Amino acid sequence: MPAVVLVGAQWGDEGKGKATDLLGGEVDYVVRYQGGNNAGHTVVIGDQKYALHLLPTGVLSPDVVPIIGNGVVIDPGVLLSEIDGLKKRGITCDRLLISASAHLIMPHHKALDKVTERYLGKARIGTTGRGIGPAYGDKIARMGVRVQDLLDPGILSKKIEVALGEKNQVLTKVYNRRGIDHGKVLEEYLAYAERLKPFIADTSLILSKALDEHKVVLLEGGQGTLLDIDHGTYPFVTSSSPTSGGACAGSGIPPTRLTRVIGIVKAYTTRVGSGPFPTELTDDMGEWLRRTGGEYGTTTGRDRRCGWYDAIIARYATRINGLTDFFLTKLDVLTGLERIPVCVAYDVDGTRHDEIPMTQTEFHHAKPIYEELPGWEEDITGAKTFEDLPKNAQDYVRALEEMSGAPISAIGVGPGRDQTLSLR
Ligand code: 2SA
Ligand code: GDP
Ligand code: MG
Repeated sequence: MPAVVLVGAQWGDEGKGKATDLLGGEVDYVVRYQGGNNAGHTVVIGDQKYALHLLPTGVLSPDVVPIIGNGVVIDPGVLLSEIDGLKKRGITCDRLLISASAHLIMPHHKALDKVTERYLGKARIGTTGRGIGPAYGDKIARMGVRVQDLLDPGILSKKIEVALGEKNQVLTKVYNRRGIDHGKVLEEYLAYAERLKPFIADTSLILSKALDEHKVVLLEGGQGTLLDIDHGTYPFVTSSSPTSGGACAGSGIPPTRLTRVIGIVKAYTTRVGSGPFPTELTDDMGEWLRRTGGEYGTTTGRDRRCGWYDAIIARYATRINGLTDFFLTKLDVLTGLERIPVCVAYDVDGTRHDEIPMTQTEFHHAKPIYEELPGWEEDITGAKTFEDLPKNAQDYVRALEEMSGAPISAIGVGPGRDQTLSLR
């Protein structure tokens, strides 16, 4: 299985960190290919909990080479404090490689993320405020500062000067904020450069050679399919491509080398930030799911919006990503419910839709059509095999599989490394 992609099949936080960690024993490289420190990937090993933001989950497996690919936007200060934080806990990041072509998040990106959200008011996206959108905006506008610019102080200085020339106009004249000082930013980033230099590499070349040598590469997505800039619920999306196509662009690994695309899907649905969410529960049931599932942002601590499983979305994720299989997570959270509704279609202004509607306006009007499945009472957190699950839990999993367009190959019954049932 040379190059495997792992993507979020919903709106993120499906448990991708745990899934990547589980595969750690079988892979040689784990690559982040998009996003930045907006991501929050949680891994629980024994009594230790790790929340990773920029570092690929592979840092937690001693034999894996973690790579930050060209498609990622890097806040160097955050990356270094993440490296230092892990070191204090006995985990070394010496093997880390960072693509020379990845873009840097600059202080003006963070400032602009915050002021544009405030400017949008009720129409705000609900971003993580980490500067992600403005950094990708500059990348596309060809005004970005890249990791390789850290290697040449002259170029770095010039690029910061050009960027601030424009951004300070916007910050001061449009948003009435203080401008950002070129000298201070240069000094700060030159200090980062000293520490980051040893990690900078031509990562697409390294990955190509690794695949030639039959090494196994795992491409770890951040966020999820419905947050994709092209295929998500635009404009309520992140500014990158978490879908499997983005894995190629963001790593330099060509599509012809991908052999498996795993979709991580939660046994219910969550979303953090604004935007349409047909199965959202705004009542006590939603609060129960949030509390029982611990649904709070791993990066910002925000409450996640919670709702029932949406099979339309799962099928859409199968189609857009070409999923070969699903990892179903957090099945244990649903224990104790008498009946579990699952969304099988939408009613959009009186018309039944079996697929996500073409326009965003229609999607905003989508009302879920539910099928109710019987729940179970038994604690499943200690289950070791599929057969250990109560019959109704087995039937729930089989029903989701039937509706979602791809086989389920693993089931999560708790946050721990050992709380996973393999169906292969
Ligand atoms: P941004 O900051 O520009 O990427 O925000 C744009 C939208 O993308 C959503 N987004 C996320 N959704 C779920 N999980 C994410 N990571 C953190 C987590 C989120 C947190 O693991 O819990 O801690 O709040 C993530 N990152 C971005 C975001 O909510 C906006 O809707
Ligand atoms: P990611 O962004 O997709 O990596 O997901 P997050 O780490 O943001 O959120 C998923 C949360 O669910 C984390 O707290 C995980 O420890 C937890 N988790 C993952 N799989 C399971 C599972 O099968 N059961 C339970 N109860 N928790 C899980
Ligand atoms: Mg997360």
